[in-house]
Amino acid sequence: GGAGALPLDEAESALRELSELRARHTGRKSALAALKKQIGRVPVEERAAFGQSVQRLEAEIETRLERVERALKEAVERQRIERERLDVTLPGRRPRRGHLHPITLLRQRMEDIFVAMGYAVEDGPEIETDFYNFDALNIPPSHPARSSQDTFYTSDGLALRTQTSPVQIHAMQRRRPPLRVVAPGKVFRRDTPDATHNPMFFQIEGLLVDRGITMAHLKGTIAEFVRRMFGPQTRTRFRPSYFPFTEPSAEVDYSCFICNGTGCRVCKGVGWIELGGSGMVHPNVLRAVGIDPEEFSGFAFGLGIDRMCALMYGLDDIRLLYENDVRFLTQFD
Ligand code: FA5
Repeated sequence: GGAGALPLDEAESALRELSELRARHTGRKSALAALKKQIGRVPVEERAAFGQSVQRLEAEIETRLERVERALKEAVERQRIERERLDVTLPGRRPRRGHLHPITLLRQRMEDIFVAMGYAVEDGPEIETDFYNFDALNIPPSHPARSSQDTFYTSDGLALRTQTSPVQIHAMQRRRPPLRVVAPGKVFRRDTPDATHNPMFFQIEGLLVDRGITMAHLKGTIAEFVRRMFGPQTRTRFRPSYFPFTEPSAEVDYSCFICNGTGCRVCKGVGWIELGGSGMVHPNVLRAVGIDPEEFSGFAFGLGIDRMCALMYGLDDIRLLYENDVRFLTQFD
């Protein structure tokens, strides 16, 4: 009876012991076998009674052995069934699913806004010749950005692109105006890492070329993008700036305001937040790809994604985005 609680390995070794026990008590050299041999030598008048008692003894031994054997086998079987039990009604274990990186999530949101405004999404190489990264963008040979202090160069003299602006050139070579494209992607600069700088970061480039395009189209487009991105109350500010590939050029900021029914207040600690650079495509850039600046004009912009990502998710350091610490990353599931 108690055999049911025996651990499986003990029940199995008890079964082996039992077969030794059976051999010892019923085998050829057992006391029982010796008694059976004596039956023939017992006087005739006692032989029947003697024989019967030897048979009873044998039956008794067999019964007891079988009873123990049955109990042990049942115990083994019960435990085997227990071990193989499968509860098909248990809820499945959910496999750990991956998810998109916060930069990717933000990039997709930005793409969606521009696609809704009629832009195509373009892709360009991360390794560029000087022609695409500098010359065609009207960046003079002496420009400091070309120096190996600012730009990573491969051993065969190619540049890791320092901005997404070279995709403007690729896009204008692939398509004729009128054209509207955005090009998000990785860029590389020999910047010293800190809370707002990383040697690799993301930008999204925008380019529109058509007849009669003015600065007003640029301002309207950026303002609409910012409203769709951050909410209808968000304002935009353009500050005069300089880029070799745009003229005029402007730095774009957007307001961080929290508004309610009665008014707006500036976000704690920040008022205007830098979004990126922009301007009217320089005639030399249009000429570099064979577009007549007398017929066509365009605007372009290049926005940094990392700092925006940090702001949207409340990160105090953009380097967190590239450390691949799963404790950080799984928060964006
Ligand atoms: C440019 O890169 C220009 N190509 C933008 C442009 C495009 C102007 C088209 C005109 C027409 P800038 O160097 O300012 O501009 O960089 C743009 C944005 O990239 C910055 O506003 C900032 O958000 C981001 N950025 C720059 N350096 C880093 C860095 N090391 N780490 C993270 N973000 C950076």
